[in-house]
Amino acid sequence: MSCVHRVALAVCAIMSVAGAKSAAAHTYVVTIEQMRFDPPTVTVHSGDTVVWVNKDLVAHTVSGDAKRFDSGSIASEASWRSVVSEPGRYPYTCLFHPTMHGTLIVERTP
Ligand SMILES: [Cu+2]
Repeated sequence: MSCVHRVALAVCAIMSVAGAKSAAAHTYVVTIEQMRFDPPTVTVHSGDTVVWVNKDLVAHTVSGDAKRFDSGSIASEASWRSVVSEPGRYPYTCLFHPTMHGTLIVERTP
């Protein structure tokens, strides 16, 4: 009986390690290609990092509506990264190409 109990404890320990891993900060990549943000909507958690990588031949920006954040000009083959904090829904656009739209959704860390 005590042996079975010990096995259960070991499984429990492994599960708690996996749980800790899923709560750790992640890095998400949004590719800017063919005048689009891909994926157009990205959902992350507070503390995560989002990297926008410009694969186009022209420069773009990642500019939050109401000027909540702004990457400035991101040159071709360059990238811009941001660590998100405040939960919320952040629509953004490219200042050079107003038809380009994306949305960053920041959820509270579980
Ligand atoms: Cu652009």
